[in-house]
Amino acid sequence: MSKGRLITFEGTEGCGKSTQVRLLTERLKSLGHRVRNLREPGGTPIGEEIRHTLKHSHNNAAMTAEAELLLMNASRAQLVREIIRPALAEGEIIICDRFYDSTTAYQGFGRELDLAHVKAVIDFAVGETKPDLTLFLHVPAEVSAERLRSRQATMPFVRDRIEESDQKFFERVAHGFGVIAAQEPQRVKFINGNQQLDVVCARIWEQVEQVLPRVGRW
Ligand code: T5A
Repeated sequence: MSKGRLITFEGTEGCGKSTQVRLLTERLKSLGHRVRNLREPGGTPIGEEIRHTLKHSHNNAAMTAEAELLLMNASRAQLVREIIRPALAEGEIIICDRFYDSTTAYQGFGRELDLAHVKAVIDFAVGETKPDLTLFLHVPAEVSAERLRSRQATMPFVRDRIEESDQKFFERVAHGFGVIAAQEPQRVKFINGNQQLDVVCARIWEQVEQVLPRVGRW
């Protein structure tokens, strides 16, 4: 039995990850692959409670950057052991909406925590479990902000602590993703997310095809 694949999507807010995760999942399933979608923070019952604490809880206003780093990775440590490793061992393709590059970009570059500490925490959370492919969807800051505004207009009562951060924070996050993509070009593929949906989808597929296991050889 061959190993599955872990494919992660990364990028700034509203870059189109969730949309592309859905489209890629449908395509892979139609080809006969066993596919599982996950998101971070979250993806397990424990992780979803942590997600609520991080994003929506009324009690999270005073959260420190250090606590944020550890909670993101508590959720991740659970997800890796409860779901990702067993599913990979069964040969599934896992598509994860954000993974540890988000921690480097948001808590490392965005919150300006020491990058060596951030890396040490990530390494403890994931161990040997690393993505086979990471798709970094890039959109300009104004596109990201506009997509967020439109979404928030449809959900005016849902508070999101991270989205309340200032513009400088998001500029540092975007810079962080650029640095990560430049450091690991073999794993992290840059995709221009500011194009028609079907064009973005096609660019993603060109990358995904290269890491897929053959159907029927599980
Ligand atoms: N976080 C996460 C950390 O700080 N550290 C970590 O370690 C981790 C794992 C997660 C938050 O947690 C932070 C980052 C985040 O702040 P979330 O709710 O999961 O929060 O939010 P995001 O991951 O940012 O996802 P979003 O829902 O905000 O954006 P997506 O998924 O990138 O975008 P999507 O697909 O929902 O699209 C947004 C809008 O754009 C449209 C869509 O229809 C939608 O309306 N759209 C397009 N429009 C035009 N052209 C295209 N090509 C389009 N693609 C999508």
